[in-house]
Amino acid sequence: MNTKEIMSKLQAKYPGESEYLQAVQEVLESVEEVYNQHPEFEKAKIVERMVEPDRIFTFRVTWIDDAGEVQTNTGYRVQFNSAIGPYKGGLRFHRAVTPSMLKFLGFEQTFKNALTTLPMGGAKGGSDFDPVGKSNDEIMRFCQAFMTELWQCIGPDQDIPAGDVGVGGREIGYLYGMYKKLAREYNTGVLTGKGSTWGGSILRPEATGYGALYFTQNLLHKAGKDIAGCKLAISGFGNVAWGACKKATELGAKVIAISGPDGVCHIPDGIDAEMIDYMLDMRASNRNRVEDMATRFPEKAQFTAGKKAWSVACDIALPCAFQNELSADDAAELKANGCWCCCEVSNMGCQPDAIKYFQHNGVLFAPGKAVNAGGVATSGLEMTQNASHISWSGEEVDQKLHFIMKSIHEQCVKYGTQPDGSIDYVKGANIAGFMKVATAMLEQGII
Ligand code: 2IT
Repeated sequence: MNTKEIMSKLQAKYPGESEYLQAVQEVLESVEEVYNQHPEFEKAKIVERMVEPDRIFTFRVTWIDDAGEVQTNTGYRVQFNSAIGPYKGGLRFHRAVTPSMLKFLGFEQTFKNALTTLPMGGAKGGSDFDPVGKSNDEIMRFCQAFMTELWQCIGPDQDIPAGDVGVGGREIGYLYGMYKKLAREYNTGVLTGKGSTWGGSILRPEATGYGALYFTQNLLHKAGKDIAGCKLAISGFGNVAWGACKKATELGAKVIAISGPDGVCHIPDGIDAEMIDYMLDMRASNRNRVEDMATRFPEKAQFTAGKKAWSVACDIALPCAFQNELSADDAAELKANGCWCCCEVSNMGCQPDAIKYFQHNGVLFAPGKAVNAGGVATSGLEMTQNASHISWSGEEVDQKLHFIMKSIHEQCVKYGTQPDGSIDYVKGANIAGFMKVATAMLEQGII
């Protein structure tokens, strides 16, 4: 296998699909050496097959807004790879959603899910529907309309969607309500992230953020450091950032910045419980403005328009918002202000040059597909609960999540330890995920 050759073919075939090409390139660069030690992979053309999704569904979603106007959006489900289990991955509602974005996310999801230790294939879906400024009723009508098409593509042993950007517990509720009506079955196993009274995992809302902090603890421990007393800068104020703030604060770290599309809130004394709770209101309001935090708590938070979380001096940066949200310039600014660790929580949150900058300048770095895998892992636990009609307590789920994040970290160390003893977490995560999926594909023949 030759990464350059495969990439130039993909670039010619999918011009303009920059995020998808970026995700593929990172994985291929990481696995090339190992791949070439396995002639059986080359013979079965594993890489050429792995970079193509199994199938993509595209459908029209028509709904009526509060003003009585008819609105039309496009819905998608990208079923990427089912070598190690049924398709699994979130739904993203965001105005910038395109098939290319969902292809990159589905590709990443395949490797991430392989790292979780659980049997789940990779998928992603969503719509170019923009939740910003929408009322609760509009969200409900859109979710219902979206499910009238999606329900034909999914099933508990087939494809199990969950939330992602713009899709949280509320949206999963509306989606499930319509699914149940159409399928005429109470099949809780068809979606994860459900409410805890109707089959949801009690810890799923927190799990991505909690898992990210458990991974960070493992990474710091390996580096001989401790998170207690560290200053953290976090981007975003959605579900993931909320869980990360909760756990970081509980572990004795100080979250001194959160950010949004409008700017950054600097919180010199660290975010507190009241402010963390308020993040939920900010998300539910669909205003998409972090300034609301400073308006609500003027004595604790100062808002600066147009700035990112990366402009605030910190020890550890946790991107928790969107892909490519941290550039090489941001990485340099973080380093200049004393940051020594970046654990990417958002999928592909750092631009390739930012990752290189961190790696070449002694900043500990771990990629999203390892750091944020606790979310989908807890979805996998929810699937197990649903299939066996049991419910675990929060403590039980948390214990399993600890174990899974430790195991993901161990896999990164196993495959990412370099001759000089340092750990390349990007390589480690990619090779570990790849080996599992590739082996399964090989054993299942040419399909
Ligand atoms: O990016 C992700 O891993 C998710 N959005 C969660 C997917 C899931 O199926 O829980």
